This record gives sequence, structure tokens and C-alpha cells, in this order.
Amino acid sequence: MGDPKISSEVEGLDVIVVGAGLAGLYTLHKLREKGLRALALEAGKDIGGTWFWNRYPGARCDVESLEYSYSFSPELEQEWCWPHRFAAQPDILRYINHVADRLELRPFIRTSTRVVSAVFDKATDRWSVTTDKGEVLQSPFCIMATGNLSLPRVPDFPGLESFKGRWYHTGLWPEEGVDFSGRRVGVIGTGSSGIQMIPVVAEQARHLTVFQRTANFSVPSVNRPLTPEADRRHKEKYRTWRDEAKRTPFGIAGHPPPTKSALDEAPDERDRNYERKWATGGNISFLYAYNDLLVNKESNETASEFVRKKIRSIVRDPKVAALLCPNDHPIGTKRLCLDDGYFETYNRPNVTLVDVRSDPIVEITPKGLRTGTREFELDDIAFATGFDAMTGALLDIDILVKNGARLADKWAHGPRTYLGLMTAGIPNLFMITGPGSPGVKTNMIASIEQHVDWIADCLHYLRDRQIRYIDADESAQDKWVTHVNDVGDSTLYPLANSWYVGANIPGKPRVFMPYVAGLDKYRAICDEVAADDYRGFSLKST
Ligand code: N01
Repeated sequence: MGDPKISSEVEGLDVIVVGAGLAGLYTLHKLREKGLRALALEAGKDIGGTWFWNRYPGARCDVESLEYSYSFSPELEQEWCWPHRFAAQPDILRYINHVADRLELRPFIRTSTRVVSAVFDKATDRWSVTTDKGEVLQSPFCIMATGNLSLPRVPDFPGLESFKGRWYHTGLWPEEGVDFSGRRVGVIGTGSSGIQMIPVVAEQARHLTVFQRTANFSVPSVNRPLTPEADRRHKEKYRTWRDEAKRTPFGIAGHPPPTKSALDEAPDERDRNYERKWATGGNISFLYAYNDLLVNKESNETASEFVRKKIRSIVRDPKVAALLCPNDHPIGTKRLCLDDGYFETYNRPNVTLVDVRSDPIVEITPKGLRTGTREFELDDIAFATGFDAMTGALLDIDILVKNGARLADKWAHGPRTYLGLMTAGIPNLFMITGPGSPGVKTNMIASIEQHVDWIADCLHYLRDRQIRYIDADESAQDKWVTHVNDVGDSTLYPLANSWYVGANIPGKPRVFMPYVAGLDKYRAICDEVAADDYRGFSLKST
């Protein structure tokens, strides 16, 4: 490839944005609005991020469409019509493309361009960003809009290369789709992706074998078409809904905070309440049945057991039902899945559930897959095995300061950030919804908008004062990390072996990464920090 060349084509950039999903696109728009010259580099051959890559059958968002959309533009929100209560992946991708066109962002995006390294030079206060094509782009600031669930992970099973059939990962699904008609399909994994995909694949495949390591909680989505009347009613009060969303921990309106403990309710009434929530659909509705489901084990057990009873009532074979009943984590401490007929699928004659906890997968063979005790013949394998979440995509890029710190070393024992926005010792590089921020525990778009607005205001502040350098202070970062951990430890979340703690990646340090005090509280802290001249950050003029 020869020596990397500093690109002269894109000179005078203020900011390089890595990623052109929902975060990258809004970043581009916001920065350009502020008069900053920004360019986004996107690994995918088109924009969309998560919604570009995750095209598996049944992929859909678990936040309601009218909430899971940008709030910054009243025009956008009025002109767009969502067909369903919970939007399907193709509709979300269509929306993203519409936004990019509407805001005329495409000229500022380079697709099919993967960033491989980013090096900051303190002598010039500039980042040099190298792409997979060997090109080097420079700018004083870098914004990582790389997503939290964007580095798909295929487990290290021996023999995959020998497999004669087709195999896929949910997070790298082929654009042209996959026809499973008449085929023997194996799905490995029963997280949100597997649980969404399994009912759809079961309808197509000749036979579907689900390889489950850990049973997972799921509640019905109760998805439905959005009627023009519902759309009109919501849009009439869109501003009010958005304002309400800003005052909530999840960035989602329409769910008044519960005031009662599950233990203060009589068991019959409690079951009636859970029954109402089950019939309403949605994971927030269910977890907001009581105010202590995520902090009190005994309260949580009432909700967990309600769902187990549901599973036993839906699944006809008691042995299969028992296998599907989660028993190793409190409900909600892993992302609570939303499904459309997931448990019902196990009543189909063409679906088999295999417990790979008691009988683990040992290898992929040319004909299929072998567990400790038997071989399964498969035509296709779909890995719904998740992602190296939150830190994976960032650490996949070699981020370092010339003659100085490297992000991978700084995070060797788990990610450390100040406000989830910056890491001390890595100046002028911001993260959108990074570890230590509430992002993944909220409506992602609401968090993205909050982060981007804050960063854009910060860059504006720096420019006004001719400040070229910003870095988080170690002491502010230490305090923030302690606070994030304390808040996490006051909840039940760390009890689950989830991607929130990195448990799905062998060897990954076990650290509970999201900030779970709520987006409302986090927003107030970030605003306070900014109002206090970016307390906890060191700013230097030249
Ligand atoms: O991934 P996951 P995902 N052998 O990590 C299993 C978002 N999302 O892609 O639990 C056998 O949750 C693993 O088993 P275990 C959402 O935030 C949102 O489903 O580790 N099995 C687990 O069952 C979600 O949380 C939406 O024991 C293995 C599964 O694979 C996040 O993305 C839709 C294994 C991985 O589950 C990730 O969801 C989809 C092995 N070696 C995703 N390794 C919506 O908005 C892993 N597994 C609805």
C-alpha cells in the first residue's frame, strides 16, 4: 500500500466524525449548523450504523417509533410517518436515509471507509486518522460515533471454516436477505436478536434448532400498525412529549414513574398489574410496574416469577418450558427482550430447543455442529451471539497520543471516562454515548442528541476562546468512575452476566459500564459542568 499520504483533498477540517449511524449523522448536522467543517468516515457501504448492519429477519426496535426518532427538528418529526408502534429495521433505515437527504449530509460522508488508527500529536494539537485504504486525514478534534453494539462477535468454535453450509451473524446480515425455505437452520443465542429472529425463521425453515446457553426474559411487544389517528394525536402534542421525555431517566415519555414497591402490593393485585402490563406490551411498561424492580431482589422476583408462569402457560411441553424459564438473573438486569410470539414458537413441530449450558457446543463440523453428546446436521447457522459491546468498536481502532498514552492501555482493566465523553490523557477526542454514560440504558436517540448537543456547545465554546486543546482531568475521571460504579452497585444490574459487564467476551474485564442514574440526572450534571466552564476538563489555548 506504500506510505500513508496525508490527504490534501479534505483540508481544513475542524472535526473528523467516525461513524455515520444515528449518532454520526446528527453530529455532522449539528457541527455544520455551528459552522464547523466536519467529515464523517463510515465503514459500511452506506449510512445507518446499527440499522444498516442488523438486517436479520424480525429486526425491530424495542423503543416505540414515535419516541425512537430525532427530536431536534419539528419539521422532520411532523413529516415522517411510522407504520408501526415498534418500527422494523427497513423502516428505520428508510428514516435514516430520509434524514440524511433532508439535511443534505451525504456530501460530508465517506462510506466504505474504515478507520484503523487515530494518533494525536501534541506538537500540533491535531489528530491524524488513518483509514483502511492507507489514507490519512487530519483535524484538531475527533468524535467517535462508533456505536455501542457494532463489533459483532462470533464465538471461537473450532471448525467453522470447515462448515459446508451457509453461516451468518445477526449484526452482519447480508443486504440481499437470506431465504431459509426448506432448510435446516441452527440459531445460536437467545438475546434480543435471537428472540426476534427465531419466530420469523421458524416460519420459513424446514427445521429450526435453537441452541440456548442461558434462558432469557422476554415480554410481548404487542406491536401493531400506527393508525393515522394515533399518529395525528401524537404529532399534535409532539413538543410536549419530547419535553416530558427529557425529564425521564430513559428519555421516553408516556410512562409515569411508579411510586409503589412490588412488596407493598397484595399478591393478587400485583399479578393483575403485571397482567395489564403484559397485555399493554413493551419493556419499559413492564419494568415500570413498580419502583423497586431493579433495586430489590425480592420485589424483582415477583416480576421474574410472573414471566416464568407465563412461559409455563404458553409452552406446551413442560420440559421445554422449564428450559426456557430464566433462573440465573433478575428480570431486567439483562436487556429485557421484546418479542412477537417467541415462546409460542416452541410449540411448533419444526422447532427444537437444545440446552448448550449442560451440553456445550464443542465444534462446528462440515455438516453442522457438535455438542458434547451429539451432532446436529444443519444447512445454515445463524449466530445471534452478540457484540463486544461499548468498548469493542473503540478499541478496534488504535487510538493513541504520539509518544504518549494508548486508549487500549488506559482501558486494560475496563473503560475509564469522565462523563462517558472523554478519557483522561486522550485529548480532543469525544465519544458519543461512551462507557460511563447512560446511553445504552436509555432511548439511544435521546442520549445521542444530548451528547452531541453538549459536545457541539463545548467545541463552540473552545473556538470562541481560541482554545485548541481539551482533556479530562484524571481526578475528575476517578470521581466519575467511582460514582458510576456506586450507582451501578446500588442496583441489581451487576448481578447478571450481561454485555453491560462484558461477561459475553472471554477475558474482558468485568466492569459494569453504563451510568444508570438516568438520562435526566446525567443531563443536569453535564449542563452544570459546562456552565462551570467545563469543570473537570483542562483547556489550553495556544
Ligand atoms: O446479543 P446478546 P444480541 N455459546 O449478547 C449467546 C440490542 N438489540 O445481539 O447469555 C452459546 O444479548 C448468549 O448466551 P449467554 C440490545 O440492547 C436490540 O441478542 O451469554 N451461546 C446470548 O444468548 C441487546 O441487548 C434490539 O449465555 C452463546 C446470545 O448469544 C443487544 O443489542 C434487537 C455463546 C447473545 O445475546 C445485544 O443483543 C437486537 C456461545 N459461545 C439487539 N456466545 C431491539 O431493539 C454467546 N451466546 C429489540
